[in-house]
Amino acid sequence: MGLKWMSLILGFLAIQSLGGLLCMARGDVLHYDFVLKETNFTRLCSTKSILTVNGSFPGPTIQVNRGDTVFVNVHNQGLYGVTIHWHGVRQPRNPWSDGPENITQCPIQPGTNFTYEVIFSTEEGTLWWHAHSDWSRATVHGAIIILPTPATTYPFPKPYAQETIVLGEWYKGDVMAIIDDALATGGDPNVSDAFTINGQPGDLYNCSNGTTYHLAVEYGNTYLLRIINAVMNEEQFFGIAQHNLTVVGTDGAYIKPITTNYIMITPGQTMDVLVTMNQSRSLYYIASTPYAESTVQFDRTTTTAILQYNGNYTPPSSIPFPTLPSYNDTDAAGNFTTRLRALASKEHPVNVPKNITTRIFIAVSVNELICPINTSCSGPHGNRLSASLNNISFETPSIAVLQAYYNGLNGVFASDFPSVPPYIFNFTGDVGNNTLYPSQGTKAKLIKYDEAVEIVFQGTNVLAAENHPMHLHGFSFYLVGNGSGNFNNVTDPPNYNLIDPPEVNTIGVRKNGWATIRFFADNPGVWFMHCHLERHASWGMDTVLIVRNGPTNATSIRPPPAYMPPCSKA
Ligand SMILES: *[C@@H]1O[C@H](CO)[C@@H](O)[C@H](O)[C@H]1NC(C)=O
Ligand SMILES: *[C@@H]1O[C@H](CO)[C@@H](O)[C@H](O)[C@H]1NC(C)=O
Ligand SMILES: *[C@@H]1O[C@H](CO)[C@@H](O)[C@H](O)[C@H]1NC(C)=O
Ligand SMILES: *[C@@H]1O[C@H](CO)[C@@H](O)[C@H](O)[C@H]1NC(C)=O
Ligand SMILES: *[C@@H]1O[C@H](CO)[C@@H](O)[C@H](O)[C@H]1NC(C)=O
Ligand SMILES: *[C@@H]1O[C@H](CO)[C@@H](O)[C@H](O)[C@H]1NC(C)=O
Ligand SMILES: *[C@@H]1O[C@H](CO)[C@@H](O)[C@H](O)[C@H]1NC(C)=O
Ligand SMILES: *[C@@H]1O[C@H](CO)[C@@H](O)[C@H](O)[C@H]1NC(C)=O
Ligand SMILES: *[C@@H]1O[C@H](CO)[C@@H](O)[C@H](O)[C@H]1NC(C)=O
Ligand SMILES: *[C@@H]1O[C@H](CO)[C@@H](O)[C@H](O)[C@H]1NC(C)=O
Ligand SMILES: *[C@@H]1O[C@H](CO)[C@@H](O)[C@H](O)[C@H]1NC(C)=O
Ligand SMILES: *[C@@H]1O[C@H](CO)[C@@H](O)[C@H](O)[C@H]1NC(C)=O
Ligand SMILES: [Cu+2]
Repeated sequence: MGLKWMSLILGFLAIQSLGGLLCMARGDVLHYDFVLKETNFTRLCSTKSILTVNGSFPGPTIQVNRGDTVFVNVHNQGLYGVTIHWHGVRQPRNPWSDGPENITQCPIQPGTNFTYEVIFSTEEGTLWWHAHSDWSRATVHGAIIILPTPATTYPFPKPYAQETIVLGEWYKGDVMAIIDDALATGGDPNVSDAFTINGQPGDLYNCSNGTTYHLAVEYGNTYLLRIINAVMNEEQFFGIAQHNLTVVGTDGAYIKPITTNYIMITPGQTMDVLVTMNQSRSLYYIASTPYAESTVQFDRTTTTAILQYNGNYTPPSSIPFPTLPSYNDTDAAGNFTTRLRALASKEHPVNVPKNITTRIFIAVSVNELICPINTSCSGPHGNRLSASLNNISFETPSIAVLQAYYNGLNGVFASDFPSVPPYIFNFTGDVGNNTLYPSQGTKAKLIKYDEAVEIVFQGTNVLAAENHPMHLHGFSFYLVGNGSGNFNNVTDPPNYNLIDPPEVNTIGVRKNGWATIRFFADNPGVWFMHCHLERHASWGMDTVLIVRNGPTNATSIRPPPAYMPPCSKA
């Protein structure tokens, strides 16, 4: 067991006492320093200051082997409080380092630092990290690459090289002001002005063609692209002209290879894709365009990068462009998701619960809240936009739920998040204004340790039906079924895939459709669950699952670290 040291910055690193930890950790221990600071970037013909980690956009990549532990010291030299989340990392028994603001910790205030202990266990493939406070994740995010352990290898031929492709979104305005204004007026937040590939909008935007991201490749080799959707508010279709994509992993777990000419990837998801460079030496467009079958406004632009073969050739007069489904092609989106199957090999087995002991059914809705008297609101019908799970619009507390739960503080959250919606109606039909108005509260669902949990997410047609990428912290889960329309508790369960369901941490619940997930509640802690469309999360499409301690220390939440950022009654 070695000690690897990695310093991404200028900063100075003190060798920390690792005490007994080294004996416990199965892998190596690595250290990173993240400096949060404002940095000027020029995009779309203008310069603005954005919050970055170590001055880069996207931020630095964390690379580990399966089972390693990483200490990341986050130094906040920015203007406001921020937290960081390690998206898809289970963090066994360690919710203290999970990150969502006021769920597991209060913000790291400017001028202070906090060290996250990021514990990798069964994850292998690609995950990512991002800020989890307000809308700061628009610019504060980066890749996490988890290689096989040194003793093992990929379940596919070793690729010639790997490349990270981070899909992002660029706003000309200040993202924090955009969401603050939207929440103040009750209206829709402004949409972005561009999508980006590795921070660059690409050739289809003004003032951008000189900096388009180029991926230089050698003819005849196979590359592993680690694709991350860090976009704030839109699912994406992604493809490369004249090249097949072979998807071999998603969300830090392997799948049976899928050969396709496009992928549909939701915010929060990652996909590991093999691409063989078997076409004539030339230039080819890589493109990503929104999937957003929706009546709400969204960014309809397309971002590009260029796949550039090495060698001597005359560049084509017109670079071939991939054929991608249109923004409203829900079939194309659903068809892709339906093809995902776990690898389910001896080395990468599935462990899907078959005997369910906790069942939860969650109606997922976009709603309205009545505009307060003597106020004018700019949402539909003069109301405020809102969103809910089981008709409860989540309210973020000012003391972290984890702190309140661990220390038995009353009045911060209630434990009565319901296991069924308050009304059963034709969720995906003509809903009229049924459940237009949700109730508001900070409600969590308590689950006993090691329960076999099933959650059915039912998208609804209330106000605005959309695909909802539901994400759960602290777990990956099996997607055992999904479909269009209303979930049918008689005819749908017999069709569940209990053999090789994909193991994921984020699942796009189809527009006016449903998805069923299963997992064992074997990770005690306080775990946020929310839509990964940022505006829906801001409107309250969130809840908290609290998994109680098991019978032993080894099945209980670890004691908190010596220092946690303090909560205040601000
Ligand atoms: C960013 O640019 C603005 C002017 O456009 C300038 O005033 C400011 O000092 C710059 N900030 C940094 C950190 O370079
Ligand atoms: C980080 O925070 C700790 C706890 O507040 C403090 O003792 C330490 O001096 C800080 N270190 C740096 C480099 O700011
Ligand atoms: C970018 O586009 C402009 C205007 O079409 C063109 O003059 C310029 O050559 C392009 N630059 C690159 C690097 O393609
Ligand atoms: C893409 O995959 C299809 C189906 O496997 C195959 O027929 C086709 O030849 C492949 N195309 C390229 C460019 O590799
Ligand atoms: C998608 O939108 C186009 C117009 O932009 C329309 O012609 C087409 O019918 C729509 N397709 C679906 C499936 O709604
Ligand atoms: C989706 O799959 C169905 C059934 O296989 C097929 O009929 C349909 O053409 C596919 N749609 C798209 C857009 O790929
Ligand atoms: C399912 O779980 C329950 C509760 O733990 C148990 O009583 C029952 O025997 C189990 N059934 C099967 C078929 O394993
Ligand atoms: C989190 O709590 C702090 C006080 O501890 C408060 O200032 C902040 O506004 C809260 N964040 C959110 C998103 O409510
Ligand atoms: C629900 O609404 C849809 C769309 O209007 C309709 O096709 C379906 O028959 C309705 N289902 C029930 C059970 O009423
Ligand atoms: C809800 O629907 C009922 C009956 O259609 C109507 O009377 C009422 O005004 C509606 N409320 C709102 C807020 O649209
Ligand atoms: C199945 O669904 C029907 C109709 O929504 C409902 O009445 C019934 O209670 C459900 N049964 C179970 C076991 O959930
Ligand atoms: C369990 O943890 C507590 C607090 O961390 C410690 O005091 C106790 O000795 C531990 N018990 C065992 C059996 O390890
Ligand atoms: Cu959503």
